[in-house]
Amino acid sequence: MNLDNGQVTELYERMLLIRRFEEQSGRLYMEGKIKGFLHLYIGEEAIAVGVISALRDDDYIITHYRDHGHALARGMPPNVVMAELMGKATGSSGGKGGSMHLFDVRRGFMGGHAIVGGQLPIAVGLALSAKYKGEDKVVVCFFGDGAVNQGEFHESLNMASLWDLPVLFLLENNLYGMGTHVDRTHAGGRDIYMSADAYKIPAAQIDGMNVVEVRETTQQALERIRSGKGPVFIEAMTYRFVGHSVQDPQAYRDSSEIEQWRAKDPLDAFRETCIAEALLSEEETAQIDETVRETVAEATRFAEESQEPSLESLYDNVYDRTRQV
Ligand SMILES: Cc1ncc(C[n+]2csc(CCOP(=O)(O)OP(=O)(O)O)c2C)c(N)n1
Ligand SMILES: [Mg+2]
Repeated sequence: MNLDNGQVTELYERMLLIRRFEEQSGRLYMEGKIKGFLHLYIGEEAIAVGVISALRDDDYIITHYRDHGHALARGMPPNVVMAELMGKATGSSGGKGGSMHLFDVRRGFMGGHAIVGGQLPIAVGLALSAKYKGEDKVVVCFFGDGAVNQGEFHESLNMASLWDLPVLFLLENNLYGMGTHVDRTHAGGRDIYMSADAYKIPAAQIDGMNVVEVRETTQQALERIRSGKGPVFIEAMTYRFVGHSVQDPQAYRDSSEIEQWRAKDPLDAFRETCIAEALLSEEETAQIDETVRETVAEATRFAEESQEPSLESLYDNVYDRTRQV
C-alpha cells in the first residue's frame, strides 16, 4: 500500500465513524428519536471515504438520499449531522431537511437528494458553472444503480461529455434499488459502466469494498478530469448490509447472500491489511474505536439536548408564493 500511518489512520477512522454513526442512527430510529425515512450506508463506507479522501477542499460533492456516509466523509461535524437526523434546530438544515437532505455549502457538499437521479443534471450544472468561471474544481456525483435507467442519467452523461465538463460520475452499484435486483432493472446486466462508452466517457468497474482501490482509481480519474479531458465514470461494486431503509424486512433477498457480502466487510478487510503490513497496530485500532465511540456518543448527546426549530421559523427558507414578504 502506498499510504503512510497518518493516511491509513484517517481512512480507517472515517470508515469506522460512518459505521458506528449509522448503527447508532438505527438504534435512535427504533427508539422513535429519529423520524421519517432513514437509509443506512452500512457496508458501503469504503466508497465515500475512498473517493472523498482524494478530493480537494473546494471540489463539489452531490449525492443521493443515502447521504450520511458522504457527509461524514467530507468532514461535516457528526453533531450537526445527528441533530439534522433528529430534526433539531442545530442540524445542518436547521432540522427541516432530515436524513435525505444533508447540505453544507461551505464544504462544497451540495446535498442529499431524495429524487432518484435528480442530482445528476445538477452535477452537470455545477460543473458547467465551474468551467465557465475558470475554477479548477471537480464535481463528484454519487448515485445508485436505481438511477441509471432514467432519461436524465443519459442526458447528463451526454452533455458532460459533449462539453468536456469536470464531473466524476460515481455509481454505487449495491445490486438493489429498493427490493429489486439490478438484473431485473438493467438490460445491460451488471456492467453498467459500459453505458458510459456510448458517450465516449472513460469508465472502470472497481471493487467498492476496497478503500485503497477506490481511492487510487479516484486519484487517476481526478488527474484526467483536471487536465480538461472531460468526465470519467467509475462503477464501484458494493452491497448494503442492511435494508433499503430501516423499515425494510428484506424478504427479497436470501440471508446467505448477505452473509457472503458481509465476509467482504470493507472495514475488516482494511484493518486486517493494515495490521498485516504493519501500518496500524492492534492497539492503534482499539484506540481509534474508542475515539469514534466517544464522537458518536457526543453527537447523540448534542442532538438530544438541542432544541427543535421554533414555530416562528416554520416558513423560513420556504418558498410560498401566497405569502407576502
Ligand atoms: C424519481 C424517483 N422514483 C422513485 C423513487 C422511490 N425510490 C426511493 S429509493 C429508490 C431506489 C433507488 O435505488 P438506488 O439508486 O440503487 O440506490 P440505493 O438505495 O441502492 O442506494 C426508489 C425507486 C424516488 N425517490 N425518486
Ligand atoms: Mg442500489
